[in-house]
Amino acid sequence: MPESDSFSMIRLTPPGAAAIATVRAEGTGAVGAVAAEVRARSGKPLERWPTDRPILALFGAEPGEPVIVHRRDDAVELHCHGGPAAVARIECALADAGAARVEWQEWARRQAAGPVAAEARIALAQARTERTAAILLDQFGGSSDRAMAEVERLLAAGNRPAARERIQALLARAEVGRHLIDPWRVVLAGRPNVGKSSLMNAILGYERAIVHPTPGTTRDALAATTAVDGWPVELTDTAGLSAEAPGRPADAVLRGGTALARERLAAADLVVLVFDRAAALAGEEAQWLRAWPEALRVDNKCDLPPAPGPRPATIATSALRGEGIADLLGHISACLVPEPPPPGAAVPFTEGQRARLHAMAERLDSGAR
Ligand SMILES: Nc1nc2c(ncn2[C@@H]2O[C@H](COP(=O)(O)OP(=O)(O)O)[C@@H](O)[C@H]2O)c(=O)[nH]1
Ligand SMILES: [Mg+2]
Repeated sequence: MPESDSFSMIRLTPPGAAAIATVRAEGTGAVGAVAAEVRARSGKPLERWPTDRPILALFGAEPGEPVIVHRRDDAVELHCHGGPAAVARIECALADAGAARVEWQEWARRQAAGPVAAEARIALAQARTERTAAILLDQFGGSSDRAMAEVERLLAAGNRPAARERIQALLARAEVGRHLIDPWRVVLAGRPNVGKSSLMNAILGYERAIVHPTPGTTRDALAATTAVDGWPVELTDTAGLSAEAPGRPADAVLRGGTALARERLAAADLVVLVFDRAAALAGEEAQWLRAWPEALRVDNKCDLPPAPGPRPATIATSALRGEGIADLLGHISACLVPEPPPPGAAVPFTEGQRARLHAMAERLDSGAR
């Protein structure tokens, strides 16, 4: 066993199914410890390998674990098979050689240029869509830091109105920042049988919810995560809002379903009220329109002849034929993010950043220095 120097090992890939896992060893002694375990086909010791290119090698005793080794000055990255056995073998050998395990978040914090870059890097690993990842990458690259530096420069120059304006512009993007990792919650609600589950499936592109002519088929709240226009969205299909489904007496399960629906509605970022265009507007539907004035209103079953009378909805869909779905998605996106941040824009994405901006705004408004 080599002399124990204090070096670190970091698992850079998350646990779980993946083709490749990456273990990094860094610090004094890291290269020596890895050198004692790896052998390349050329037979050259690791210390003499070029630092600018990855090399295929075997790690550990025969038959050896196939690894791709990328050596830097005092760090080595080992890319091995993604299964747990390969990773465990490498980590055990490095631990025996004196490596101390460092969690990747901690490592990312140490590497980053500053606290915002560190948070952005950690958040990036959890981004679900390319669009949100691009925004986080901008913050990692310094967009937020530059915007804050500009606010501070304006304050130092005594230009309080301009500083206040910049803070306001940043706070206007706080809602987007809040949802870069946590999806927006969009809830489909309406009477039983109007086609909520069918719409949910049409949006998702697969049969998440059971669709059936029997009213009251969905008796639970079903959620699925998807992306709408690149924004992460948790879509919830609810049981109808009324426990008394036509043709079916209310029972305890359905009552539970409607109670759950109301709970989800209270926590929703956006409510989508679904109507059956072939049916006259029911009294309770008029009531819901008043209860959720901000809700998106969808007339489903537009393939059927419309019921007489004025319709409340602004979007017509046929979940059955897939018509109007793109239009509905466009409306959902526009409601969630009315003004998408332009590329390179500063977006406050941590609770700390938002609190700091609010505190600055309050102090400026109160006239404090
Ligand atoms: N004609 C027509 N029927 C639909 C449409 N969407 C749903 N349905 C039918 O309406 C019934 C109830 O649909 P479902 O999605 O279960 O409604 P939910 O109770 O609101 O979830 C089923 O028989 C569906 O096939 C549509 O756009 N056009
Ligand atoms: Mg349903």
